[in-house]
Amino acid sequence: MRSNIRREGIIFVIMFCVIGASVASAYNHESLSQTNPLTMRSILYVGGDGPGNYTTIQDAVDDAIDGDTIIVYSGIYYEDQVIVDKAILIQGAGWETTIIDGGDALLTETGLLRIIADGDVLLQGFTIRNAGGPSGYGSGDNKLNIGVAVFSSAPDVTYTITSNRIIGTQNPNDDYDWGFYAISGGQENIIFSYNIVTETGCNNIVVEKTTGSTDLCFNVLDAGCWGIDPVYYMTYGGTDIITTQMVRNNTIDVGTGINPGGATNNKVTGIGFSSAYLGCTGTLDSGKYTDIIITGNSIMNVKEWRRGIALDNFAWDDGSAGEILNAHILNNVISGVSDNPTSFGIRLSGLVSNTNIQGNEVTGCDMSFWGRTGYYGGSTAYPGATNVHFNCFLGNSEGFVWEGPTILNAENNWWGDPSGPHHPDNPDGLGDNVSGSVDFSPWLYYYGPETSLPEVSITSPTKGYVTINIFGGLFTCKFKFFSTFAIGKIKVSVNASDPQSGIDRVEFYIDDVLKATVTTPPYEWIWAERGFFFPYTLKVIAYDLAGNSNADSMKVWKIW
Ligand SMILES: [Ca+2]
Ligand SMILES: [Ca+2]
Ligand SMILES: [Ca+2]
Repeated sequence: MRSNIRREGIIFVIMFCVIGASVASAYNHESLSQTNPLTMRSILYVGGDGPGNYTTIQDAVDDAIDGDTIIVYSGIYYEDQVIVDKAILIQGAGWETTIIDGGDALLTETGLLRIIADGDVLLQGFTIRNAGGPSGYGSGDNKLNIGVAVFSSAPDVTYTITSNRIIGTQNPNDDYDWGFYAISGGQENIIFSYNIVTETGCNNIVVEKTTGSTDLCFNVLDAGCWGIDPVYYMTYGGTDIITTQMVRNNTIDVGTGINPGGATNNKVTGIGFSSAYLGCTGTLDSGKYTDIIITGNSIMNVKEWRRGIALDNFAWDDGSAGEILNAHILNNVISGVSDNPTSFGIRLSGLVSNTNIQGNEVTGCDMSFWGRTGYYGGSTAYPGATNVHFNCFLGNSEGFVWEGPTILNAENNWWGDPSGPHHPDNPDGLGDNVSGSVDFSPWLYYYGPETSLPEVSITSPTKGYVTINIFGGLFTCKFKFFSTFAIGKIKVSVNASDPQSGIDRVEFYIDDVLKATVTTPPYEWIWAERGFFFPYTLKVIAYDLAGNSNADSMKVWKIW
């Protein structure tokens, strides 16, 4: 047995060497590549003026094998479509100078860049423009134009698309034009980062029923020339998305675009997730999301009909299918503009459970938050167990709107005024409106950097008066001196307050020597040391809870 194994092993090694040598010699013959001797992986070059460089990216991809790198020099590459079906790295010289122009070609399958490899792919450093597509889609040019389309039938594969610029059809009548599309049913993991996507007729990014994880980060996006959701995720047909769907640190302008159907059709949502999506077509449907993280995004220009972030369950019937569970909406900045009816910052609709909404800043919208039942069928489902804490809701005209039957926990938010939100239970609140069964108390008394100085003053001894202690009783003479006199043991009293974080402590000094620290009111100290009728400097320093300090002092002539 042992010798058989050894012989098979030797044959395998020989076969490997023969195949390896033939592959390497093929590249050497054509002088098209450099081989890295350490990894046996090749670098193929496109453009530039090196001998044997490829002239099209597709030719280089066709000749590459898994693990190869394709370097593309600056230039404009007119290619109808580039299909990437191998695990390779494709590296442009930067989007400013390296352009793939699809010539609006008629294609049989979507994607000017179409990535379908069953291994890892990196695409970096290109402008991708003028994508064509298959025909039969909607108005405009009748094509489904997509800059980059991806689909892996294999799991555990990662596609990284980074540092590219994707330009749409620039046609506001084109309702089928997406910048990036994760094709329905793909299993790949997606990292889509540091890209710029603009001038799309339809969405910048669509992720449809993709079961791998996604990380959309540090992109610059807008609502395109038509005006529609820049980032849109959907699942349906019973496909539960249990991997992490992360949308973070993107800069999104939702105010661009003019809908030919009129402004009321410009219902643009910066970042939207829809579960049980077919519900919106009148179909009983399911399909969940259980791990959504939306964090650190800046969504601006929320004008009329525009929205920030929405988690919508579209389930038909009673709305109990397609739950969106355990989503986090953290530290996003959503800013509206004036005159913005029907806009909102964050919306949850239908069965959306255990959502954590924390650290966001929503300003200048119509509704800062809108929690409501599902839209479709006879849905009676509401969001449940929503936690809304440590957010800033400021200057939103209709304010925080909760329509559900349970009490929503919205403690510890800043509502724009220390008096709290305006609500029937807090009629004197000068902050944003809150409506519905909302527990908003306690609320924050300040928001943002705590820079206010404490207010502090010495109230005793009285400046310019004589204070005398006789047998333990304090008497303050009305007779006014040019300075302050104290005779005997006296009590030093201080008023200290802070409009934001409150007082941490008050320190008492005589001639810059710390004598006492008091942490709770009343802020008092008995000055019992004997004086010798010298002018002493009595100083008090109040600190707030953020460490800001302020002082008061006086000269005191003290005797006995
Ligand atoms: Ca189109
Ligand atoms: Ca409470
Ligand atoms: Ca302060």
